[in-house]
Amino acid sequence: MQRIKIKFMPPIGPATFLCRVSSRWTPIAAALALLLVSVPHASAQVCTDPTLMQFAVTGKIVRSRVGFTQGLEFRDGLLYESTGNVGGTTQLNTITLDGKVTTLADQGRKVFGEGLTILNDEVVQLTWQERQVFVYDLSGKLKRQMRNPRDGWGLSHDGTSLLFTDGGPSLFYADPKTFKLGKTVAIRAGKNEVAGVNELERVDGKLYGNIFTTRSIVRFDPATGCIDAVADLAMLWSVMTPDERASTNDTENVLNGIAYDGATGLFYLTGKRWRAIFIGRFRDLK
Ligand SMILES: [Ca+2]
Repeated sequence: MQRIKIKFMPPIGPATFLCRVSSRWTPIAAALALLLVSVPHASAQVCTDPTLMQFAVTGKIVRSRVGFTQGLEFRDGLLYESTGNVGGTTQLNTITLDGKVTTLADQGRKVFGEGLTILNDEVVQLTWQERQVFVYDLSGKLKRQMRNPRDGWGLSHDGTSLLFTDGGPSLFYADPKTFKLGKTVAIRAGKNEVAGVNELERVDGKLYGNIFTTRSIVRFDPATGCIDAVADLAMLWSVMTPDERASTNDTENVLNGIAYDGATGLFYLTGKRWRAIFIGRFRDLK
């Protein structure tokens, strides 16, 4: 049986927000409209309202085969990918910049692969509700396993701790050796908590994350949880070929994959079972 994550909200239609952004909406109102704000946060501390950022596509990678992308990270000229087991198996893959997909490890269908990150030359792969954490070397050889006390969604790191989400409005810190949990930070926009932040990527001290089932990517401070900028990635659909667009049409095939190459400043964005990985840059709208 296929397992499908509980969806918090229907996908956001691109036309709606583009229209609002281009007419009477202020950038802050437009940024907030892109978020799935849930309940007011109990803390007295309020984050500054987020502003808008835009993504510009500079190129793309067409994959030799698709994957149910749950985690994506750039390392040494390759994209490392974790896949979930919807319609396939939980894999650790590499993808070359010309699209060749190679499977380094396969955990089968008993676990549901989730976020992935690379810290101290170890590739860490979360699973969703099985709560197993796999640790590989860069060639995909399994070195050890850890136990996550929570569900696993997005995963990144800050050079010291693993940083992950579980579908709720929290960012969790975990020890990379033991997965012992450290502090928890509430992810917020203004005074509201924001749930569903999925695949993560750390860039210049901030975390980028896509919000599950939407076309929004947020940028937030992992120390405070404050979202400072939001991007509407609906523009990706306007540059897709018909085949690429068709690969996103299933309700499961949502935006879910952010990697970053610090040497070039380029981001790599994709989604579950997408044929293409889009390359480009974010810029802040003033
Ligand atoms: Ca990532």
